[in-house]
Amino acid sequence: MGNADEDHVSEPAAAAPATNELHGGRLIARRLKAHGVTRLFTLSGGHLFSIYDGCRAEGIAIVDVRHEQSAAFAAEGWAKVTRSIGVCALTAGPGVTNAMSAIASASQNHSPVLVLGGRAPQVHWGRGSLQEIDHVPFVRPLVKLAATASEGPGEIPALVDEAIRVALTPRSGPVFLDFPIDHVFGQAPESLADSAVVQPGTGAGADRRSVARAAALLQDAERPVAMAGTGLYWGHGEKALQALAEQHRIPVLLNGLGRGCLPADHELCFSRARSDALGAADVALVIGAPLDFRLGFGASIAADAEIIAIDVAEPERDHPRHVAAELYGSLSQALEALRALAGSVPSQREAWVAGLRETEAERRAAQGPELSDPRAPLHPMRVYGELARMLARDAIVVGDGGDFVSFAGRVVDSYRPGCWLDPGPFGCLGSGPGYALAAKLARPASQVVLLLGDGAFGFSAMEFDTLARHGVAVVAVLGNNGIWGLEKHPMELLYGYSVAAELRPETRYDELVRVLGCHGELVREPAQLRPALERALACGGPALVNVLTDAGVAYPRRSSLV
Ligand SMILES: Cc1ncc(C[n+]2csc(CCOP(=O)(O)OP(=O)(O)O)c2C)c(N)n1
Ligand SMILES: [Mg+2]
Repeated sequence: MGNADEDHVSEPAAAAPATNELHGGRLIARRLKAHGVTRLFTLSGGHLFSIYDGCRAEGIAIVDVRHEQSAAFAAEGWAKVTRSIGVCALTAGPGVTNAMSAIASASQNHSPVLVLGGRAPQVHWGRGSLQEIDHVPFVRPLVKLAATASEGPGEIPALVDEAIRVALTPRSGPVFLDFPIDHVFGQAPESLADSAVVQPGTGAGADRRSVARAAALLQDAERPVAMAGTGLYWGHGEKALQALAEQHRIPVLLNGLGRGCLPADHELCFSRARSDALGAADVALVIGAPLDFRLGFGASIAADAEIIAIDVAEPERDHPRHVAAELYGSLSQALEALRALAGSVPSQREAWVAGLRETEAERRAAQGPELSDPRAPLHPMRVYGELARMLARDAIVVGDGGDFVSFAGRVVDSYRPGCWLDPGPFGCLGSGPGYALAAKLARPASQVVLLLGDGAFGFSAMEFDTLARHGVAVVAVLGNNGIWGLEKHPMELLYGYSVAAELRPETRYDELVRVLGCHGELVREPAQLRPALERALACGGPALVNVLTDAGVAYPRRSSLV
């Protein structure tokens, strides 16, 4: 596999000029480097040239994509896989507006992303320069900090430091800075800035009284459950959760970026028995997981269960139901304190765990026939039946699509933190190729498999050119049912017909990616699938396996998406 470093940063970093005056782009790059940034995701624009020049001089690889949305999704993918800051640079005006959906995604996922924007010149501000628009007012609602370097290049280092600090401080999230072209091309002495890097997972713990209250509830629980999500991952709480669960015999359920924080085959990790576990629990530890639609706004958890909310920071919105104890701050401290305080384990817990294990095993066995379904076009579950056997434990699976990805969410197991990347609650189609690009660059030795619906594919299809140009060996598996399945089936259920839900059947997306320089395969029959996946995984470059899937298979949804 090629390496973006080799492609784009072939020359050693130039020494700073003797005067110690640096141009604005170089000042930005020096601060990025001080914070450990190694890659900048971008799409070219003249407003950004000095930032590129600075990155080139500082040894930061420039990875250029085909749509700004993908640059921002890649920055978010980088953040998700590395748990550090992801950075993109977007040109003034349409470059920034094109990335709004990705910034919103990062916001709802609490992904620490620094978005750098170009900006029309300050000297002509308001006079109608090319691509002139004030980004800050419309970006601000989506980010933790939005600011313009309007005073001149001298303020740049401190601004970049502040933005990165804010992005990484729990609750983490995206931040935005834009740089007037006349300032970022101008020179200033490099001011001494504070290069302290925020250590994730650190910080104050919950107060003692709350911990004691939670420990008392947990101690008496006969049927406790831990429901952990994205916040667990950002808060680096996985080890403490595992220790707590093991010592106190607590079944663990994971969603969002929490998936993989306990390996799927751990004896206390449950997925298929999730509704049973939540529905019968008497105490639920809800860790870094908002009580949003994914938990039925709290109704997925038994009505009489006591809820203990644990998170890296105060919730962003009111809990939709009563919460008996709230622990906000360092996750590992809170979970460790609970482990130490919660006393002896009631004898009923073994029966609780064993019962759920039985349910889990039954449900897994019941999936067997679908996983080996012989039909052609294929049942989506058959695709995962084959794929799951070929994935290493540290494989990163990226999902971008409707029903095809919902099926994967049901059966593809994760074993390590940061190995399951879905769009998150904002649910934006088109996030996958950007995420996958960054994931493979961050973890070149791991398999990165991108699951795509045929509809989803269209949003960012040109990023297969990006993968080919940069030699990034992402393997995509496309579920080609010729429809917007997640919309067509529900609309037919509601109205007896559907509109705006058809795509062209059997479109040769495999040929499309071949034209762009990738390996492409078509799969019509189940027997073709495994060899095609093997060739794709072994080809050493980007690949897409276009699997024709049965449009008649609808994902069995129990709940509405609204
Ligand atoms: C940007 C964006 N546009 C529209 C939607 C609404 N939407 C959600 S799933 C879906 C259908 C996806 O179809 P496809 O990717 O082909 O997957 P399938 O359901 O057919 O497996 C649509 C249109 C969305 N979530 N995001
Ligand atoms: Mg489809």
